[in-house]
This record gives sequence, structure tokens and C-alpha cells, in this order.
Amino acid sequence: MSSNNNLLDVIIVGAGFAGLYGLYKLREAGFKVQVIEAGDDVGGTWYWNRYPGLRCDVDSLEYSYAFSDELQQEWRWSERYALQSEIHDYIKFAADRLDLRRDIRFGTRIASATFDSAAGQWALVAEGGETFAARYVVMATGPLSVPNKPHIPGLDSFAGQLVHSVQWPAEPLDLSGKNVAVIGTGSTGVQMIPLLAQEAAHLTVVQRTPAYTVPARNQEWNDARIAYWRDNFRELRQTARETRAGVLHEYGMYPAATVRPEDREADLERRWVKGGPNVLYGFSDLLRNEETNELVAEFLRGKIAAAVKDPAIAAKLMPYEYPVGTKRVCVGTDYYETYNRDNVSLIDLRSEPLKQIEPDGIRTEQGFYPVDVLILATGYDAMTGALLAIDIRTTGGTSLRSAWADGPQSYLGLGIAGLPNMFVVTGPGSPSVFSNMVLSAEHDVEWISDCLEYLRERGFPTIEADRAAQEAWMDHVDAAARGTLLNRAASWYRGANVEGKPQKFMPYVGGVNTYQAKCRAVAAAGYEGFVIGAATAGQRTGGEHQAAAG
Ligand code: NA7
Repeated sequence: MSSNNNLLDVIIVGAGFAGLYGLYKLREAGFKVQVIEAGDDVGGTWYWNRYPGLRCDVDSLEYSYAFSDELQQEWRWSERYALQSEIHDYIKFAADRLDLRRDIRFGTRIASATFDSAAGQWALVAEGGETFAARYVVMATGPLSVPNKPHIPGLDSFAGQLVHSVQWPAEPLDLSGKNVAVIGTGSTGVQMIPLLAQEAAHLTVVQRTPAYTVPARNQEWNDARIAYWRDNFRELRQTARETRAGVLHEYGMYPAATVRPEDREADLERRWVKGGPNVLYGFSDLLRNEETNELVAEFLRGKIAAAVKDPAIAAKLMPYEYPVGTKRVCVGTDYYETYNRDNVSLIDLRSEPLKQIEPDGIRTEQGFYPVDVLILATGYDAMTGALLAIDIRTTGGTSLRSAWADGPQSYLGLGIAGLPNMFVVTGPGSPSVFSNMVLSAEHDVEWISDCLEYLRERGFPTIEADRAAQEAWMDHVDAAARGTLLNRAASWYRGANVEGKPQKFMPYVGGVNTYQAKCRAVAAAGYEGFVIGAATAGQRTGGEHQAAAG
């Protein structure tokens, strides 16, 4: 076991978009910061995930850092929906351009983090035993990194190659001449299925619940578009922050009932042709009004009927059991058309239940499908998985795993009662995955940095979310979701995709704009809802910032 005795101001866990910006911002503010990262490179989810067809479903010009003029002007995105390789290249470029790597420890996975209440500092222990100490910890562990590995009967007996989409091998998989099967038809399945079908001898898709899928209509950016963005990015980014999703969608202002039927249809069609998630933003009440929702759902089902030649297969691909938008809508290319290929079979588990996985294939109640390569596209233990993978506790007896036994509790997604001096970026209780993640990560990092400067200037050594403020915020988070149709789906937003996980709607859906205004008000009121502690005598001895107390 080795010990790193240098007391840092801040340890950031994770070197994805959030952790890298955290390092840059806090270093600029004069803090001594170290990032600890399990992977061997920067990138976070864009480092680990590398399955074929992986793209972000947010426009590349928006899914990138806004804080730096240099990055904005020097990087040129090639396409509307960038591939993983391009996003990863961008993150590496940012890390190099900002000289971040020298303060990142790679290949080091944190196993536990304990706050010593008497000393007022965190001790983090990595797998392998190395320890790190800091006054503050920022968890930039990301909402989508821990794979969801479902219990499927017979899975352990499978004798072929088993791959989880989240842990895709670094070397490309050779699928030519092989019988390939994919379990899962969320965003991951929808992105990879058309490409796997082109490569495999035969592709079998196992669908438990059909997804609503919209066409990406991906395209290369032309120079005029890039120039426009570079010239106007400050205003564009600010405008995005003032929207409810943190993305520059064309937001419809009116409920569907107030629009003439022929205009509704024409607008949906126009948005469908534009591609991406545009079709979801036509009416202001998609997630609040069942009739509006059904109107859009039926429009999307009609598109499935038009794309898939065999009406029986088309029917299997149509979602009916949950309102559109209550699970993340998938953005794909040629997804439905892929089912017109001769080398693709669809197992719809609703009409053809699974018996078991066998060493050489999949047995359902109707038949047997030979499989050489089995791909689990079964998603993530989202939002809480990475945080709960670390044993986070205090010497005073608080444990995150106990505190979150019935689901996550946080104040603004940023702080957790009982865990002083720990912040979370895009945590449960913040807009997080219900927004443009890069924009939200930037906001949270800036808020945390301002908060740490505030504490430093005043010589306050500890800050912790107040329990009553946290409860009130979580009630508000619950109420925001209950005011919508979002609890109608067994989605990963609610933890429903992971066996045994407590079900609770985790992201804050009241809007990025509303959330950021609330965070500003909290900060302006001297971090209202947080308990800010004065230094104890013991903490003062080692304190770097006490001189500025006042
Ligand atoms: P998702 O969206 O959670 O999708 C996982 C898929 O796997 C979904 O179709 C699930 O069906 C299916 N699944 C999960 N467990 C099983 C079992 N036991 N048997 C059969 N099928 C199963 O994960 P993705 O990786 O596609 O996308 C996650 C997010 O990443 C995405 O929303 C973007 O934000 C980026 P279900 O619908 O649960 O019935």
C-alpha cells in the first residue's frame, strides 16, 4: 500500500467532460487539484464505450465545451452527430490544449472515500491500496458508465463470445460469417443494429420493449455552418442555457389542442424531415397531455409501418406500452429499414418469450436461434451506479449506500446531507441526463468552483447540504416528474431497468433554465440550504485557507 501524503485542496474523480473542466476551472482558481481516473485515457463514457455506430444524440456543435474561446475556434466538428471516435479525439484535444494531463492519475479506480470529521478531510483509497487526501472531493463519475448486466436464464452457459456494449473490446470484433445476436433495443441497440446487420452472416435482435426511434439525418457540417457557429457561439450558448433542455431545439410554444389538425400533421412531418429529436418538441405539452402524446406516438408508429415491409414485423416494432418521450427516444439511421434485410430476425419477447440462453444460441418458446457472438446492449446502472460503486462514508457514521438505500437524495444534485465537502457533477436531482450533459457539467463545475472560492475567501472549511433543504428539493424533484407522464415507463431514468434498484425518478425535469436560476439564487444567498462550518481548532492547524477568514 502506498500513501500520497500531499494534502490536496480538491480531488476530482473521473476524467470525462465534467472532470476535465473541473480540473481546468479549479486550477485556474488557484486550487491544488488532482483528477483520479480508472481508465488509461481521458474521455469518461466516451473512452469506455466504443461499439460500432456509437454517436451522441446531441448536435456536435452543442455537445462540446462552451467555456473556452480557443477550443471553440480551433476545433472543427465534421458531422451533425459526431461518432465516438471524433468525440474522444475532441476530449483528448481539450486535455492537451489545456495542459490537463499532468494532474490526472490514470489507471486508478477509487474503491472508497471516507471523510474524517475531526480532521476535516477526505481520504480516498484506490483499488490496490494507494491513498489520496484532500479537503474537498468532486465526484465527476458520470451518469452512464456502469453496465447493467441482467440475469438472463442460461447466460453463463453461453460458449460463444459474449460482449457488453459498455465494455466493447479495443480491437474491432470480426463478425463476418458469424451468427450475431443483440439483446436490447435502446439507443445502443438502435445505433449498432444496422451496422452489425451489414457485417454478420445473420443478426438476431432480441427486443423486450420496442423503442420510439427517429431518424438522425446525420450530415457533414459545411464551412458556412461552422463559421456561423464560431461567430455567434457566445450568444448561442447563452440561449441554450435559457432553454428547458439546454439544447437549441425548435421548441413549440403551444399545446397540440390549440393547433389546427392539418397544421399539427404538417409540423410533425417537417420536423421528421429535419431529423433528430425535433419531432418531439413540436408541442409544449408532449409529456403532460396524454392526447398530445398519443398523437405524436401514432405519427411515429405510422413511420414504422411505412419503413418496414412485413406488416407483422412492423407491428412487433411498434411501442404501445408507454408514452413517447418517457423513455429516451432513440436517434438512429436505417434502424427500421434494417428489418427488411433477409439476414435479420426479430425475437419480440412479448409474443415469443425466452426460454434460455444455451451454449450455442437462444431458445425461445417458438424456436432456436444459433449464435456465435452475443451482444448485451442492456444499458447502464444509470445515475447512481458509479457513485454507489465507491464506498463513500464519514467517520461520523454516514454511508452513501445506506443513505440511498431507497433511492438517491441530494440537494440540487450537487450536495448530499451527511457528506461534507463532497460535490457531485450532474448528480441525481439535477437536470443531468435530461439535458445537454456538457452544458450541465459546465454549469455544475462553475457553481462548485464559485462555492469553493467563497469558502476560501471566508475561511470556512466545511460545507454540507442541509437535510431539510435536501428533503424539500427532493419533494420538488418528485413533484416535477409527477406533473408529467414520465413515471409511466419502466425507464432507466427511474432505475427500473436494473433488478432490485429502488424506483425513483432521478433527474430533475423542471428545466435547465429553472434549475440554473435556482442554483444562482442559492449561491447569491450565501449558499442557502447548505450548512457552512467554521473551522475547528484541529482543522485550523493544517488549514491553508484560514488566514482569509472573516
Ligand atoms: P437502455 O436505453 O437502458 O436500453 C437497454 C435495452 O436493453 C432496452 O431495450 C431494454 O429493454 C433491454 N434489456 C435490459 N434488460 C433486458 C433483459 N433482461 N432482457 C431483455 N432485454 C433487456 O440502454 P442503452 O445503452 O441503449 O442507452 C442508454 C442511454 O445511453 C441512452 O438512453 C442515451 O442517453 C445514451 P426494456 O426497454 O428495459 O424492456
